[in-house]
Amino acid sequence: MATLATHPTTRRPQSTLLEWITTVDHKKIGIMYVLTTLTFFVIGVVMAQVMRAELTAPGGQFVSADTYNQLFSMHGTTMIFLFIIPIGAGLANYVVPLLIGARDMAFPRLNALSYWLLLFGGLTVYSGFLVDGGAAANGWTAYPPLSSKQFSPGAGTDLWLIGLALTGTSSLIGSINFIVTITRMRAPGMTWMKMPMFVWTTLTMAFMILLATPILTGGMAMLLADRNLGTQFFSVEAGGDPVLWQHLFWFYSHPAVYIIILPAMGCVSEVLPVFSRRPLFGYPAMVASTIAIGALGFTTWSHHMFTVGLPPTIEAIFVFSTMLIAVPTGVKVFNWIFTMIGGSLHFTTPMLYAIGFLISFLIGGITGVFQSVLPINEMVHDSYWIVAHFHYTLFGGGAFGIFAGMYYWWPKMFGHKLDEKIGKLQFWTLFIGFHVTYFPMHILGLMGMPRRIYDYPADRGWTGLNVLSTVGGVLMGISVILLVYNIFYSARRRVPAGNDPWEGDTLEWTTTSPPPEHNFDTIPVVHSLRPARDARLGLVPEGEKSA
Ligand code: HAS
Ligand code: CU
Repeated sequence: MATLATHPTTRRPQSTLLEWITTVDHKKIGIMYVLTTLTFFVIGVVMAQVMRAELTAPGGQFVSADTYNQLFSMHGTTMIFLFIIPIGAGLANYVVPLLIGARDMAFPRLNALSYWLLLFGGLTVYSGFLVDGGAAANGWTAYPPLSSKQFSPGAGTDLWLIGLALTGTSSLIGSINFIVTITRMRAPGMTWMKMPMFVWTTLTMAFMILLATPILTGGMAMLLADRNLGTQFFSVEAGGDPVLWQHLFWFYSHPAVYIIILPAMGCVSEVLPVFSRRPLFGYPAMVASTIAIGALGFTTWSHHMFTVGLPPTIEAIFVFSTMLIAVPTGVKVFNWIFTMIGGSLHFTTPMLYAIGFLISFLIGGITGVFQSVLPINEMVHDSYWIVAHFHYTLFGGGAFGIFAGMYYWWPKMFGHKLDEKIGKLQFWTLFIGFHVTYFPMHILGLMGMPRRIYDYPADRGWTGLNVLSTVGGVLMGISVILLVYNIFYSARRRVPAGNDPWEGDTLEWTTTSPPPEHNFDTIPVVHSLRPARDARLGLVPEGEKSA
């Protein structure tokens, strides 16, 4: 059976820079992923603050229209491709081998390669700021003809395409690693239906990445060829079709939203039971709904293209499939709520983030269903309503869920917790700032404010809500400063957290914090969904042999 490590971590000497650069240990790689993607997140937040400052009042105040276009393009690219997608993989990199009782990922060197491809892919995208014409300014979607050589002559768009092809390759090889690790390296006794939910969401995410990423990478290669080799895939004049790009882009980018949200859902499914002191409600249905979201995620991509002129029958199919996906998601939402009902709730920072996720994601999900209704979509498409929807799902859902996981697993990763007092202050400033920033955008969208605009006329009545949104943005900026401060403050104080500071359920809490290089002194044997709790309470079923 799983046994609880009784000794604290044997403090190893600090690793040298060379050891970090050459490491193949999944824990170090996971930490590099988390710290790198958090750095990109902070850069993306700074860009957002400049955009919010510019939009506070009509008229141009701080940056030029061209700079604004680079900012919103690089902000969206950073937050999606360089923060929220890779941080989920990074967290999984650290915890999945521990959750399944393995000593490492299946391919440690490939694991290191996926991290370095992410870092250098991101730097390639950002090198666009150094070339003539500046960074890519075609939005995070790079629709032709805007992204053609004719309208985006600078190398910034080429560097954006090459950089994202590298980060795509990073996540592709990472997904192969997760699939092999999870299917081949689980501890004895860890059957499929004894696998932690975060492992299920990681496995589903990995299969989605495997199937979707090559499509986008192929599309990017085609666009790069159009821009530099004279091919005409997407140019109407030569018989190409820009709508082809949209199909290729969304065939990846809609599943990508579930590649983003599934790890966050996995974090919440680990955190809520522990801080409700109850098992996850309806585990089999949670597994089934995870797989259903993964599969259905490939059937909805054209809901991003309802105004492009698809045949009505096709549109009806995508309306139906888009609404359908609300059902497995709803199963999750109701099961999370039932997990908490009747539990003994502990409002730690991870728990606050998990509940914050639930509230924000629910709003984002329901607005998603609203805009899947064709007439509504025709009205709100490319308006600030959509900006609200995707910040509620990506940030309120994705990021809040990941923050819940980060605060939860931080003591395991670093041996000390993030300070809880600062953590709670940081949560409330972020949660309040978030809703003050993005809820008004629903109304601005319904009032007709288009997205991706640098400026707006004073006579539209949009100014008041933009001021309110900026006030929220300032609050969120303060919250991000508190997060960064908490990371350094807690690292300096280094109050030992102990091996199982939250009284967790899963295997990572049976080893030391941080774990030794080999993770477990002996490979644990698993008898239930809550092996750490079994070990803590001595609950191994009668007659079962121990490891
Ligand atoms: Fe979305 C656009 C529809 C989930 C992210 N989404 C975006 C964009 C992003 C994004 C980034 O149909 C903009 C991309 C761009 O720059 O152009 N989205 C949905 C739907 C869901 C959904 C139906 N989106 C996400 C997640 C994201 C994300 C998750 C990131 C992590 N989204 C759209 C549509 C567009 C879109 C259109 C295109 C808009 C346009 O024109 O550009 C679903 O997965 C949401 C399911 C979740 C719920 C809540 C829980 C369910 C419960 C069950 C009961 C409720 C039911 C529904 C049955 C529904 C509690 C009730 C329905 C009522 C109307 C009350
Ligand atoms: Cu979508």
